[in-house]
Amino acid sequence: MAERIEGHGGELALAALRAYGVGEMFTLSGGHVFPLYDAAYRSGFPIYDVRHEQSAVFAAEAVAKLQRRPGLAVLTAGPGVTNGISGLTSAYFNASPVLVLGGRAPAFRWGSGSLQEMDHLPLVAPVTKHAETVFGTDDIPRAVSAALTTALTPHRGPVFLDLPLEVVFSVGDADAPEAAPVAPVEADPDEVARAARLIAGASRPVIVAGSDVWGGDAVEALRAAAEALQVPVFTNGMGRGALPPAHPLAFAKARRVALGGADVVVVVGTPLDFRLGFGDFGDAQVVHVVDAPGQRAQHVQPAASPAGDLRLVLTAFADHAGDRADHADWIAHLRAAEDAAKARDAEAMAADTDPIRPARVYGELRKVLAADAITIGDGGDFVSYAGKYLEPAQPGTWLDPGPYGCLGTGLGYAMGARVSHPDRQVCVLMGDGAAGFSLMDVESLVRQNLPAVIVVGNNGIWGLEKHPMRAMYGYDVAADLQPELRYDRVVEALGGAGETVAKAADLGPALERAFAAGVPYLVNVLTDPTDAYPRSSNLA
Ligand SMILES: Cc1ncc(C[n+]2csc(CCOP(=O)(O)OP(=O)(O)O)c2C)c(N)n1
Ligand SMILES: [Mg+2]
Repeated sequence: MAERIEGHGGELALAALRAYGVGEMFTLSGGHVFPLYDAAYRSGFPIYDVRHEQSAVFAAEAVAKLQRRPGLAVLTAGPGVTNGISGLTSAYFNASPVLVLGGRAPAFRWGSGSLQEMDHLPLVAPVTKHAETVFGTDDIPRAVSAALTTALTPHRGPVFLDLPLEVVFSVGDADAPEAAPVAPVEADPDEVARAARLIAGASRPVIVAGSDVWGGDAVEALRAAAEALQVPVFTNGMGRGALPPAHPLAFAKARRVALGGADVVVVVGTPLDFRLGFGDFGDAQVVHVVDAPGQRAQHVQPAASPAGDLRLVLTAFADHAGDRADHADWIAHLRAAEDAAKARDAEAMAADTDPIRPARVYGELRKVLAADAITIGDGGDFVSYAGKYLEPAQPGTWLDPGPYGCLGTGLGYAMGARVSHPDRQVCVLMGDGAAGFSLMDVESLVRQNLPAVIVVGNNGIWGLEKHPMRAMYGYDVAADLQPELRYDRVVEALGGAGETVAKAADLGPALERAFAAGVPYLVNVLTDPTDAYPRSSNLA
């Protein structure tokens, strides 16, 4: 017979959370969720608190992305939950297994006008895989376990539960929760074989691997498939670094040449969205490998689209026994384009201009970042440059906001990253505009002894909006910020440290100081406001 547990709603929830390997909660205080704090406090379960609920959800998402296990945010009823909705939506777009546990006004007097009384479910349902109100204390472990299993089942994503006041404060009992294993879904073997034949028989194949390759623990299988079939690999999102940058099949810069010249484009574990030209690769045939049938593109008709466990599909590709075309000339062609682009990048990253251009910031940063550093991008053009110039050496180290493109992830992601990896470098690359969304959470980092380095590309504008608006209308509005603002002093006032850098020669030493500081440290780099990231359109 299963072991029984007894306790208040917070204790019953925590028992299920622990069973699933959840190791901490991120929260902002609210009376509706006190029993969850009580359970955590009395059993030594870490609580990290923030200054805006969106940071709590972003921190939980960073944990989910980096550790590939559920991240937890506990938000109070009403405004606590609504402040977390951009975070939930980002997690939904990123397939991040996040659980938000919300407080909820008492059920027994629902409709009488309790404080913060609000039905959250219609708001969160469209951006979660599952949203439910738990009406019985005894039912909490079942509901938490089921929600976490749903979050972890491909295609992964966030889930939401709220607990009415009297439900979470009451005492109940239940069977001791155990984590239900997620069984891998096998893709249709015929579809897999067809895809493998297409790739092996192609003259100029290319693989683009995205976040689900990391999330589905399929990095080794990707490498095996690429090596066995000799296919060049590009990556995006959490897939970046899946092949080490020095690997002969790892490419980053020759993307346009590759996607323009390919006859078969294999997209694995990422949607055929705006980042990939909506899946339109000219005459090339498309193979779209997804981790669940619901992820198949509706707007394109791929030549093959195996849906199932990515590790199994990629391993089957690696084991393909049929004929294989020789891709050596194609690979050499791309390598030449890659090397030429790298030489151009190296020049830009060394440029000694006044004012500093963003490329130089990344040139200096590359010299001080360790191979396992966690880099976080939160901003517009400054972060586009980070994507261009930083080459993650390992998978699972690069955190961008993903296709939802929400500004404000910076400090929340930094908190989740520091908690996940206490001994690594954590570096946030932030636009000065983006800084406004979360910089107050430096206070949370300082107070809870969670150091991080924040490099602000301070161009005094919402660059990614100002430049396109000028191009479109000949003028711009609502796109200026105060020039040369001292964001480093904001961090100092909050208990951290920092400095402003205006000359390229001062960047290196400032970054050295930042990583040695052991407290949240902001390097405020005054960058050239006339520098615009070259893009065809930001409305694509
Ligand atoms: C929450 C949110 N609000 C607005 C936007 C639209 N937006 C995208 S990039 C950008 C400009 C960012 O400016 P900054 O962080 O200073 O970076 P820069 O482009 O100047 O390098 C804006 C406003 C968004 N993506 N997310
Ligand atoms: Mg800016």
